[in-house]
Amino acid sequence: MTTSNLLPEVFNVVAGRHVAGRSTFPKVNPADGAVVAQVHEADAEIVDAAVAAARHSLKTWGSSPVGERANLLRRVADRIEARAEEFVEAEIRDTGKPVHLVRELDVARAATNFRSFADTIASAGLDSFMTELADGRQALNYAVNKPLGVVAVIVPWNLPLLLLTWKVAPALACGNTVVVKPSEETPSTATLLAEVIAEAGVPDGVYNVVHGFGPGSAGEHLTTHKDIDGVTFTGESSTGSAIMRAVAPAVRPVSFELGGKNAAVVFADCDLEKTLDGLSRSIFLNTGQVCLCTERVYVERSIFDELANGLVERAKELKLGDPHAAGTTTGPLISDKHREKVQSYLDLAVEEGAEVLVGGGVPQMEGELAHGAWIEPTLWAGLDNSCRVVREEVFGPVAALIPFDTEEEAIDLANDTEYGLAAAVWTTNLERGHRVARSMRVGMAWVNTWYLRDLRSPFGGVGLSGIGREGGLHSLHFYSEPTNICVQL
Ligand code: NAD
Ligand code: 6OD
Repeated sequence: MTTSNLLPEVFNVVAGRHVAGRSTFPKVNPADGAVVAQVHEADAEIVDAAVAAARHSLKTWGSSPVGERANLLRRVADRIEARAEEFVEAEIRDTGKPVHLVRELDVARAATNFRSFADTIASAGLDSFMTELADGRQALNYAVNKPLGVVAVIVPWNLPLLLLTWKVAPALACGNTVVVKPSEETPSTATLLAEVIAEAGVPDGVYNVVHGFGPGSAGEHLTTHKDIDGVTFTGESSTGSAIMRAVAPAVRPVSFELGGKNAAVVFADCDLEKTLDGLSRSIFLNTGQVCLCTERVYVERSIFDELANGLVERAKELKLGDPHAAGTTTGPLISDKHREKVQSYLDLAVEEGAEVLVGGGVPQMEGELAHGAWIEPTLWAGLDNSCRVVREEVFGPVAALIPFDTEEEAIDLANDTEYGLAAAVWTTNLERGHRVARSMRVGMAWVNTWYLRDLRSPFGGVGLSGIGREGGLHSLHFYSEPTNICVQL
């Protein structure tokens, strides 16, 4: 690990001010192992101050006119775009992702998240009913939406700014104030976002940031805090379970976007080239570190070899390397610790009888990159649904290819999991595409595509993959508390 004397410091943000912690922890760039920042950890006192600031600002922000809030959110989007390259560089420093991915996905979506929820809140109506009882009485029922209150936003490291803004934008749109806890692995863009939120004119205290870890640190201080009104969380299923226990005594609502072990079902009548492009993207995007990534590929037996060979070719075309180089397609894993976990699954796959079609190890990287957390894109054959590597989320650039003979068998295999986040169906028979997609026990099923988003549609999972849905009006439902008013006429 190399260090620099002029490390940037990443601060907590409370009521618009940078707050230093009593301790700091180093942030390592996973592309080359260099320490790139010192992060100020929030103790219970700083978390207390952040929650108090959010509570203080709730009264004015929560009662501000919706049109005013929507305009401020649009200005936040403008400011993100104006400072896009700063966000891009901060995200690359924290994650080692290729520059084109950060520009086109993470940072572009951050601006879109704010614009989209500005539009959603500006056009949202109220539930209302004209009530006519049998005895002749009439009443008007209408529900006014109030903010949920002070919302704790806890997010992971894989799409840091995208996932943070996916929750912060609707929360602010609904008049909530937030205390966010980004991942300890990716602290930088959350603090940078505080600057642009202030530049846009959002009052101090509406958006607060605390840095640190989970248990015994900022994450636990926040979820056990008596004065939060709800928790929105994205991360591992086991962490979701711990957070649910932490908020249970206070009976607070939660919205959970958790892990996945997502299946693709590939029929012999698929458009092979398009399927290979789409599948390859769904397995390897962001080095497999997207909750929606495909880790199980069920392939109709008659095209198994052809599809496997095509996918191996696609995997070999991926270019691991310098995040700033134009041709780089694939970055490192987020950390050495995560690489150890992924590596343990590569070893387990072999123990469980996998035929390694491509990859399976740690690549030889040149120069400084040799110190990074790199792993080879890996495909396996010869496994089945009884294997642990086919049942547990790896969260790396890996997939198991498994043959099937009938549509019914493919559906059963795909649904044979405790997770239920996403699925993809590849076929030119659209009737079958609709039918199989409907049969998937998941929150989101794609047909002949993957991770194509409309932010108004419901996003979330079933089973171990989450609780609730966010997106469009679904987000407004979570981040609001309606009060129904009944007026007899
Ligand atoms: P993680 O659960 O380890 O951490 C997520 C966040 O929770 C981090 O900020 C972490 O510090 C915090 N945290 C950890 N323990 C905590 C505790 N006890 N109390 C409060 N906070 C705590 O997840 P990760 O490793 O950062 O992210 C990868 C996981 O996230 C994968 O499982 C992936 O599938 C999932 N994910 C899901 C979605 C989705 O939309 N469903 C999206 C992205 C990632
Ligand atoms: O695109 C989104 O809105 C979203 N929440 C993506 C989640 C990806 C998981 O890693």
